[in-house]
Amino acid sequence: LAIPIPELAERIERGEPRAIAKAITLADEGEAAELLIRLYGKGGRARVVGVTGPPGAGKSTLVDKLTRTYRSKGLSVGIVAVDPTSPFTGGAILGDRIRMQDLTSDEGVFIRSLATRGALGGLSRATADAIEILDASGKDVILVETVGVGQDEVEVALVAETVLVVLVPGLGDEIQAMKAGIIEIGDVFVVNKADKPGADRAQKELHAMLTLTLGHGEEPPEIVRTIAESGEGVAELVEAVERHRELVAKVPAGHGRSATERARRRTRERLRSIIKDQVLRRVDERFLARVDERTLDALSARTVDPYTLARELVEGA
Ligand SMILES: Nc1nc2c(ncn2[C@@H]2O[C@H](COP(=O)(O)OP(=O)(O)OP(=O)(O)O)[C@@H](O)[C@H]2O)c(=O)[nH]1
Ligand SMILES: [Mg+2]
Repeated sequence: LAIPIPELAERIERGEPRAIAKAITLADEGEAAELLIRLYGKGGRARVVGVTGPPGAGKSTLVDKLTRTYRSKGLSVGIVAVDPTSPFTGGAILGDRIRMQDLTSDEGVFIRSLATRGALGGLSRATADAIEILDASGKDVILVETVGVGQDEVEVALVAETVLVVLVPGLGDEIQAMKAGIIEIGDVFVVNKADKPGADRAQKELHAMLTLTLGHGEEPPEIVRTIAESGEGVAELVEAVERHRELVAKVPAGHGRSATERARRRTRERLRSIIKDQVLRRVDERFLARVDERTLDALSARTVDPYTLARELVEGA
């Protein structure tokens, strides 16, 4: 990296795409701490909207259309697509790129994919870092696409102020299966591919499920039907996101769903991901480096057990 951190920070604040790209690469590699320390005071302005849901639900198509809608309102948009390395998505990354290509020539849009690359616990941290950088660059809206499969991806969605959960008709059983994960974190639900049969039924089932878990006097989250491919329903979805923001702002402080509580939860998750990352990075240097060959042989010969040894290493650190 040739650019000194203070200069890089300045360029990001001026919204220079190349500086933003470089910074996100650093963040992806876990090397952006100094930069982020500098930028932290500048952030906190952007609206962050998470878009999650099962593979192929139409998240990227929806992100594309949401971006166009926000642009038509004069808002700049940053997009972070978390590309899962899971077998679910196959060639979708390339598809996403092609579809979003004409957005990349728009100066008010910055698109970036992050690879999960198996960085233990590093994914939430890297995603939150990328959001931080886009926020400091002055983007008004930041859209974060993640596949809602697995704990990591669900954690990633927690960085958003508003989480959209995208489902499609005919997913009844899958919704059940995912209940423990993404349903709880949804603020606004989308039944996409409403051009397909079963959209009505999907919406009804979803509504029933969302109503089940409500606390006393609580309204269920909104469900919006869209056809992402044609853009139908996307303007309504943007309005629903806006209503969700207003709703959260009105919840009295002290309530679990108040803006303050939600912000605390996001901040706690953010801190958790940074701590996790720092701890994991130290596993090798701090703990494993102290295990010599003789000890490894003793473990192999089973004269020492790894649980006791691990405990001693961690507690003695
Ligand atoms: N019929 C129909 N097809 C759609 C709609 N929205 C998206 N699709 C199609 O569904 C497929 C998947 O769309 P994507 O936007 O790539 O879905 P995704 O959720 O981003 O997929 P992953 O990132 O791989 O999880 C594509 O072939 C889209 O053209 C819709 O509203 N109706
Ligand atoms: Mg996608």
